[in-house]
Amino acid sequence: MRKSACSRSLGLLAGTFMLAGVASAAWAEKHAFEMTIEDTRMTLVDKQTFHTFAFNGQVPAPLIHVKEGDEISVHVMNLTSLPHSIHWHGLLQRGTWRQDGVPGVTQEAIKPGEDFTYTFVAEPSGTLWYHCHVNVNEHVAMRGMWGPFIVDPVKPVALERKVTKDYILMLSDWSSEWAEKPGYGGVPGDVFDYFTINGKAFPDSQPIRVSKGDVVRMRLIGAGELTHSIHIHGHIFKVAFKDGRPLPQPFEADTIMVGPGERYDLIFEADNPGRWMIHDHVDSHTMNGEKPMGGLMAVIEYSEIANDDAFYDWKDKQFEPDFYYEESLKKAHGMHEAKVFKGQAIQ
Ligand SMILES: [Cu+2]
Repeated sequence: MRKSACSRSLGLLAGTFMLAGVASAAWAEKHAFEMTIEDTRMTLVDKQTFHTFAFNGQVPAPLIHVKEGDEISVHVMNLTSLPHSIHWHGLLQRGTWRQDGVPGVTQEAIKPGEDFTYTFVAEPSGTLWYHCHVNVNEHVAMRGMWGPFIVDPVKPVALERKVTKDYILMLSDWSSEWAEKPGYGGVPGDVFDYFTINGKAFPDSQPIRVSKGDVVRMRLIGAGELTHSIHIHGHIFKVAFKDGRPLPQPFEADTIMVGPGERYDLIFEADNPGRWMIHDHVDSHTMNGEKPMGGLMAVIEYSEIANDDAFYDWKDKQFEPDFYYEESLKKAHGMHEAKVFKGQAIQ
């Protein structure tokens, strides 16, 4: 439950208190989340399967969406046959460094059949994410162990207050050579031959549906091994946030390089009705294996334009809402799963 404006102002009067050495706002909410890590299979473009270690059985992992200063606990149960951990990428862990999720440095990895509870305060604000920190070369690069962690700021900047449509795009790369060899892969020299937005390759990605006048925010997260050069047709966007931090002077662009681990929040006005590509301009990342016109591509569709052109690849598209977490982001703060990301359980 969100607190009322009244209790919020009481909190302001009370100021802040210290919890386990961490400054925490008196009005902060407490969230307790349950998470499993499961052997799961995903299938790309109806043909290429990948064995994943999926948080709650989904790739990408569930959205965690909270407010700056909230107190978070996540109870993680490892149901796979390999060790894992969770690193909360971008969270400061002030006074809670043992919650940083790095095996051999801040904790022992969570062994198969064992569990671990992470406890920390959500700070700073911004587009953050979480991922396994055991054998990241395999578990992050090709087993889908990542999800978005969005922390709403106590004081939003003017530009983000105008946003009407909020989307998350997690970018990643897959090497089919290791697809069904869990415990192996992610080594120098690997050939990446599948490329995804939120775990799906075109044409299995989804349209981004806007209307003229919307102010669109796209939160790009580099979750994979490679760098992606994201280009949007028909629009000039403002690069407004880097790694969750508001830029003092947002700059205009139509293409932005997103490296592994990086986040960029783009904000633009939907002022040009049409059908517009958003895609990786590293051209080989728009392939599915050896087949061109796939991979890291999607279409921005305006509601003002009909989608019935005979040539349109997505004229008969089965629309899956929440593919960019756009519905989950509207819900109350908490952890939100999405059916569209669920894989197939491996017994
Ligand atoms: Cu792992």
